[in-house]
Amino acid sequence: MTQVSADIRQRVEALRAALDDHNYHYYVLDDPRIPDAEYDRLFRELQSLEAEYPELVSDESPTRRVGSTAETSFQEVIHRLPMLSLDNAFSDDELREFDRRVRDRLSTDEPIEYVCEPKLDGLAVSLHYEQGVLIRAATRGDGYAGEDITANIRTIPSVPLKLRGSNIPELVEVRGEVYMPKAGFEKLNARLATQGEKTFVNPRNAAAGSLRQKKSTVTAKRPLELCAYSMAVTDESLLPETHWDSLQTVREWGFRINPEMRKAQGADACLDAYNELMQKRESLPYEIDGIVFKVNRIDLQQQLGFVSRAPRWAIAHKFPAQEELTVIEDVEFQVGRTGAVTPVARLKPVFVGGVTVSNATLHNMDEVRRLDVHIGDTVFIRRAGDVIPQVVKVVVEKRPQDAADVAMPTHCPVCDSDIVQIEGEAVARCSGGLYCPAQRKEAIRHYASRKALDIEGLGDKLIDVLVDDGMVKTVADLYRLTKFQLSSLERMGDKSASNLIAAIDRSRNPVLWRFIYALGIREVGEATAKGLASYFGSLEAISQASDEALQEVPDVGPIVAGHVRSFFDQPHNQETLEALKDAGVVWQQEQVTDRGARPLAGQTWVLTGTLSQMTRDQAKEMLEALGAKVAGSVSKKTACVVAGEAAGSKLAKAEQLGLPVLDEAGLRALLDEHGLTV
Ligand code: D41
Repeated sequence: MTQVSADIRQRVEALRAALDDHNYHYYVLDDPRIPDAEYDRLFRELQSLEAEYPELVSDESPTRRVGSTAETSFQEVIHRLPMLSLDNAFSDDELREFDRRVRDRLSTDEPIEYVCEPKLDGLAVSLHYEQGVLIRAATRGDGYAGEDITANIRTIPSVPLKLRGSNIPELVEVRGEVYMPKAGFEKLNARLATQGEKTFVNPRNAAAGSLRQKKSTVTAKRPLELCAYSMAVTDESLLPETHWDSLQTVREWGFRINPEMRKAQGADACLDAYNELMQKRESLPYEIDGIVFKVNRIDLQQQLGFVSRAPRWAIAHKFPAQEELTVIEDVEFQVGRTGAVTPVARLKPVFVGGVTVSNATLHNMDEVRRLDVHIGDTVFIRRAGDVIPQVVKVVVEKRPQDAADVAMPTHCPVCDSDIVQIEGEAVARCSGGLYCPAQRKEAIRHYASRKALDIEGLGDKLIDVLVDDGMVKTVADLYRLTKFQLSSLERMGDKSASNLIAAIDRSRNPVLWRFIYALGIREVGEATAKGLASYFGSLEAISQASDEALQEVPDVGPIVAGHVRSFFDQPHNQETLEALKDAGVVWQQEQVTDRGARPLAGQTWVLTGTLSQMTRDQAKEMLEALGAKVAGSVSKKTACVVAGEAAGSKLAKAEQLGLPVLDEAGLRALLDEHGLTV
C-alpha cells in the first residue's frame, strides 16, 4: 500500500471540515456561505481523494451521506430513557387548565415561563453520540423500544455525523423530529408520479416511508430534514438550567432547531403564540399540526415529573386537522374557460382545514384512475390553507357494493360539442371553442385581443357585462351590437359607444392569418396561423384539409393537426363561422406559396456535426423554408442527413441505413439552387 502523504491527509481533513461547516451554515443557520457550485466542487474533490486513497475513508465524512445499497433489517432498540408522548389540549380552556395544574403542583401563583415550539408533523427519533460521533439512531416506536435506523438517518444532511465544538459530553442523546419540507414533498410526489409509482398522501407519510427504506441510497434521495427538540446527557451536572438554553447548546453542536420557537409567560401569552403561529402556518415551508408548550426551567420540569407516558410539564395544542374522511356522493364534470373538462367530486360536507368542504377537484381522468375513485367511496380529503381541497386517497376497504365507476362524458355537459382528448395529454377538452358558453368570454377576449383582430375598447370587463347580460353569445354577435344598446350600459358614454362600434367595424376585413389566429384553436399561435394561411390560401381549404395535408405545413405536427381538425369538425363552430360571414366579416384570401418552391415538402432531414459557414439554426430554418421537417434523430424515414465536421453516431447510422448524406458544400449547393443564401 502506498503511504498517504501528510499533505493529502491534511487536505482531506480540511475539505471535510469546510464541507461540514458549509452544511451547518446552510441547514442549521439558514445562512449559506458559498454558492452551491462551489460546494459541489469541494465535495467532488473530497470524493476523488477518498476514491484514490481508500485508507482515508471515514464514516464521518460528508461524502458518506449518499447511503448504501446494502439492505438493513431495522433491529429493535430499547431506549435508555423512554421517549415520552405528549398530552393534548383541545381547546383554550384545556390549555388554561394545564397551566393551572402546573402552578398548583409547584404551589405558585407566579406566571410560568413556557417555551412555545411549533409541533412538526413528522417522526420522532433519538440520536446517540459517543465522544461526539453519531453511533446510533432509532425511531420512537412505542416509546420504550424503536427500530435502529442509523444507516438511513446518516443520509440526512441536517443530521451532524460529528458534533461541532469542544467540550462535548462523553455521551449525548438528542431527540428531534424528522420531516419532509412541503416543497420537497411536492417534488418527490411529482417524480414518483412520472415514474408511475405510488405517491404519498402527505409529507408526514412521505417522511415515514422514506425512513423505512431498506436501502439507504433511496433515503438519501429523499428531501428529509431533522429538527432537534430535546437533549439528554448522562452527566446531569452538564445540563443547562432551562430547556431554552439546552436547545441553544444543541444548536451549537450542529443541529437545526426551530426558528419560530419563543418564550411566553403564562397561559394567555401561550394562547397568543398559538394564534400567531396558526396565522403563519401556511407560509411555513414545512407542515405543523400544532404547538408544544414546555415549562422552561429544568428544575421545575423535574419537580413536575411525568404520569404514565407523558410529562406533566409539556402539552401540545393542536391546530384544526387538514385531513378528514368523507364520502364521494357524485362526480360531475366542469368545463373551464379554456375548454378543459375537469371531474369534480361532490362530497358529503366535511369540516377540514377550518372550513366546510363539499367539492374537491379530481383534476383529470388519469388522476381518477390513479386514485381509483368510485362514486360512493370513502376518501381522505385534504385542505391546506387556501389551497383547493384535494382527494388524496381512497379507503378501498370501505367501498360499498354499489360503488359506481367514473366515466368521462363523450359530449360537453355545457354545449354538447364533442369532448376530445389528444393522445398523451391528460386533459380532455370541449371542442366547441367558439360556441361553448363555458368558453365564451375567453373566446371573445382572444378574438378581440391586439394580436388577433385588435378591437380597441373591447376590454375584459366589458366582455363580462356583454356576455352576462346576454347581448353577446358568440363573436358573431359583436357585429350586431348597436350604439343604442351599448350606450345603455353603465359607465358607457355616447362617445365610447361610437368608438367601439367603429372599432368592431374595422375588424370586418382581417387578413386570413389573423382571422385564423383569432379563432383560438388550441396550439395555433401566430406563426402556425401564418403557416396555415400561406399554405392553404383560404379558410375553406383549411377547414376541408385532411390530417395529413395539415401536417404538410411547416411546424404542424399530428397534435396541432388534430386540434385544427376537431375545431372545424364541430357543427357549432361551423355555424359560428357562417354567422360571422352573415354579419359581413370577410377574411382576405392569401397568396398561396408556390408549392414548387417547397421541393422538400414531406421530407424529414437530420443535421449533425458542425457547419463552418452557417449555424445549425440557420441551416434548419432554410431547410424548413424548402418544406422539410428537421428532426433530431436518424431513422429509416429520414430523407437525407447533412453531416458537418466531426459528425458522429448519426452519420454512422445514416451510412448503415444507406441514407443519402450531404456535406456542407452539398447543402450550400442545394440552397443556392433554390435561391437561398446565408
Ligand atoms: O415538533 C414536534 N413534533 C415535537 C415533538 C416537539 N417540538 N417537542 C416534543 N417534545 C416532546 C417531549 C416534551 C416529550 C420531550 C415532541 C415530543 N415530545 C414527541 N414527539 C412524538 C412523541 C412525543
